[in-house]
Amino acid sequence: MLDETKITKAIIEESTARFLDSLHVDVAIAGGGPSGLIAAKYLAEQNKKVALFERKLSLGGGMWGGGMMYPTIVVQEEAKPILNEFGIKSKEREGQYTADSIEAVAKLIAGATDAGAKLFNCISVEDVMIRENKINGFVLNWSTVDIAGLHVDPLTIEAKYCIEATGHPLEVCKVVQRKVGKLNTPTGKIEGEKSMWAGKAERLVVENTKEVYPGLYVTGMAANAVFGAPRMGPIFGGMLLSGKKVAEDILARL
Ligand code: 48F
Repeated sequence: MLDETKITKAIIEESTARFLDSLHVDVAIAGGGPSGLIAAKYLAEQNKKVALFERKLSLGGGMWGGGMMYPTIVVQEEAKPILNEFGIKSKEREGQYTADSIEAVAKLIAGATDAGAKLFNCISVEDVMIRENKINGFVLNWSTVDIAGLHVDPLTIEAKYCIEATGHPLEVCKVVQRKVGKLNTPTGKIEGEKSMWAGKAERLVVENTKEVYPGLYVTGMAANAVFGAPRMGPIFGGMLLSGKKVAEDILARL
């Protein structure tokens, strides 16, 4: 016999247990776009405890819409092995590969959860915690609190390392710049995203994937935005390679 209150209890207790289990993690990730999801998978499959927080209802960030809502993404040769690892089907086309953007997002999410990462939606990272000049956690709130303009205090989780994967808006780095004033960039400040240049941007996004403040790594479009590199549009190989690189760099320190 179905009982509504049992359904309610199951939902609240299971979700709360999952959140409580993520209060102390190896790696916390802000943003569930392609770079954040890839990082989550490669860290979690090495048995690291990973929690990823995504502001929106659905994870996947800018990948769903392909290019201008044509639901296809393009990936270059170097990143093709990552498509294969996630089981994303692709087609060779003039030296590059295309994939269905909806299939790609679905499989990135499945890959991260199957590896054991905990993915949370509808939660925004609004601040960081800093102890002895190292970032050691995120300050979180329901995204709806911000949308509704409610004055509600946040909650916190601790992490050995944090990843900024919020894409173009660079939300975590902006908080750090505002509160600490100095990032590990040439000017010590956010350099700002430059105009579209796919070839250059795809190379630089991997180079720019690094620690931008002690304890905080940057990946994906956020890496180019903080280090003053161009945007790249709907080519996603750099996102995939950047997500893998940030996981490898952090794994080497854990
Ligand atoms: O924008 P997004 O897809 O970032 P990405 O992984 O990939 C970039 C590409 O999609 C594309 C591109 C490359 O071809 O330039 O734009 O670097 O995903 C970022 C995610 O972070 C969420 C946001 O909703 C999106 O899903 N996000 C943004 N701010 C916050 C956040 C926040 N403060 N807390 C939690 N999630």
